[in-house]
Amino acid sequence: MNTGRRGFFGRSLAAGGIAALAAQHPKIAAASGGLDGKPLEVPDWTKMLGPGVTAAPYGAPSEFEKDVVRRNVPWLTVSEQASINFTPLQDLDGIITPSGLCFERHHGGVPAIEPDLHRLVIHGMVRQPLIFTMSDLVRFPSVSRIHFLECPANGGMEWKGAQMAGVQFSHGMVHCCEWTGVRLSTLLEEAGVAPAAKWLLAEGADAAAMTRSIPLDKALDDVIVAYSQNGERIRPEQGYPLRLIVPGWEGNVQVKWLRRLKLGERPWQHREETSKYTDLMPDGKARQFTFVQEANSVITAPCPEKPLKAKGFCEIRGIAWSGRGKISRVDVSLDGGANWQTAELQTPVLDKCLTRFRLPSRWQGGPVFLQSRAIDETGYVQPTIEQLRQVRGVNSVYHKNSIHTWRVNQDGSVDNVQVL
Ligand SMILES: Nc1nc2c(c(=O)[nH]1)N[C@H]1C(S)=C(S)[C@@H](COP(=O)(O)O)O[C@H]1N2
Ligand SMILES: [Mo]
Repeated sequence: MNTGRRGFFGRSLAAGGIAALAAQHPKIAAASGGLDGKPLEVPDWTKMLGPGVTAAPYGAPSEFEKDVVRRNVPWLTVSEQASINFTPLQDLDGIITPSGLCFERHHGGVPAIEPDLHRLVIHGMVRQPLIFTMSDLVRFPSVSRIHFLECPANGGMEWKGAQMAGVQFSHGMVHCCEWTGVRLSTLLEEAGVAPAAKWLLAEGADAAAMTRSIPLDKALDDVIVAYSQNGERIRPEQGYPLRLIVPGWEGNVQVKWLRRLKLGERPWQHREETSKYTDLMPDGKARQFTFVQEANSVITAPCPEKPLKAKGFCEIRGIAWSGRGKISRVDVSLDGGANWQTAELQTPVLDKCLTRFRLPSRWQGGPVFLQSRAIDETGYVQPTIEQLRQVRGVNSVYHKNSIHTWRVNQDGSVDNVQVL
């Protein structure tokens, strides 16, 4: 590949490509007249009226997009109530994840919560304990923010080597939505936090009663008690009717089906922050409270699910994100990290949000080792797998954000590999 480009596809797609396709497919033959001066033929769907406006009061994707779905991995699915599925990153454009395609992680299944019966309690070290209904919460001043949300186990199956067969499974524990709700600081002000309080406990109303301790500094900074996702009320699987959004921090603290917030002096040492969601280091000690999702990126086109089908122009596309702030640069390598080119970032580039990058390129047919490397506004550079292993060893599960490699083969197929 190189980036020199003179006309995107040459003549191949303009004339020869379509003629070849048309020869194989009668519907394309009908739709692709016109190049010889005759008018385009009229396809079936233009000859009759379609269904009317009330046919689908709530819209759904085209029937031809039925393969764009969340998927799970059988060996990670012991029970569907305590499991995970993955966002189909290979099929998405831009930075917003459609609500129905957001990966899901549940520890006790999805509760069916009646919003009128749901309550949020704030108690512990406060001047005035408070209990809110959903309609109370919606009356408060609101904010809308676009943030990624990533499970720290994203990529965690590949500490010891490449193993997942596609980008959906290697990186699909991330989604990015517009969240609307009340700033947690607004609610805490209402309750009056005691000066000695330093931590906050968040608890969910699901069967797992997921519970995590969060430092008060973060709670007062940019945390949102959210009731809407991408413009409508949060989907049941994402926490309906109320969830905590803790921008840039590991998914586990972003408690869904939120029902209780307690103020205290120190962390509560719950199961999710002792036996789980800790990082086992090479010396046998475990790091605790590693909240931030460090800068990460991946190329989504091409990828194993989207092989290259033709030589010539190819736009390399991907996503980058950082829990510390904005992405400031993404570099792309075509030779396994020896040489780097700077990709274009699509604006707006937002704080703790997916950022789309693109690099125009040309594929000449030979094998290519594709990598992307994200750099955030704090200067943090996404590490190589070797650099990460030097610090972390290979006994961790969480927080594996190393540079990822796709090998584009001679025939355009793409494999997940690790380059050392
Ligand atoms: N109440 C509750 N909150 C929860 C969970 C849960 O099982 N119960 N799972 C957590 C984990 S581990 C992650 S990664 C995120 C996943 O959010 P999502 O389902 O919107 O993708 O929710 C977190 N919040
Ligand atoms: Mo998670």
